[in-house]
Amino acid sequence: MVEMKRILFLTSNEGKLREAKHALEPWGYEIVSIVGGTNKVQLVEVQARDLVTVALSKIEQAESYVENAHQIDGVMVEDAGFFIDAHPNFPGVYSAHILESLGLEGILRLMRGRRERGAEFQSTIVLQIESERFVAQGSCRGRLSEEIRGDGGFGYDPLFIPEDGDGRTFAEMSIDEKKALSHRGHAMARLVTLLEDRG
Ligand code: ITT
Repeated sequence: MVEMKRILFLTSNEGKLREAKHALEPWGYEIVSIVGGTNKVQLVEVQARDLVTVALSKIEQAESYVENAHQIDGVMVEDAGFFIDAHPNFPGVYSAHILESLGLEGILRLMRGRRERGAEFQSTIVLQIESERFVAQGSCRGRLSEEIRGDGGFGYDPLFIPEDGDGRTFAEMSIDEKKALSHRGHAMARLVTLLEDRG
């Protein structure tokens, strides 16, 4: 039996962790994390306009966590963002902060009466194995729903209807359905291709 490679995913977001495990474990990558207690992951998000810069800065901060982790083959970070067409670059790199301060209801209020409801999720994943770095990106176009729908997923999912779907929000889909359409699903698939090409 081929041994699973152990990847430490540095994230404080359990939804992202769940989806990373779901996407990568079938390919032979065991995803481990640091959760809770004094070991909680505290990555500083640099002020930058793009996800790649933020993700690369997160991987630079990974060293101290890797030193304390056991039998790790690689370390991974991801920066994701939600982008609303009607408000260029917003919330973008500030997605976590805006969701925390406005909540889903606040986002809906901001969009009340707006006909232009296009939106996009983006994801940038950086995986470091020894001195090799893999950067994989994915995006997903869609629109903001008129109301909060579904109790699956996490974050902005109850507001987002992907354009290649059937009208349900991400929060109304199974983890498999979301993976097939989502920014993270696409970025993870790209990452798997990069790893397979590496051999
Ligand atoms: P890290 O510890 O990994 O940085 P985070 O929650 O800060 O976790 P991001 O900066 O990558 O993660 O995400 C920005 C925000 O976008 C945050 O509020 C997430 O909950 C939300 N988000 C990311 N991916 C999402 C997805 O697939 N569906 C819904 N919301 C998502």
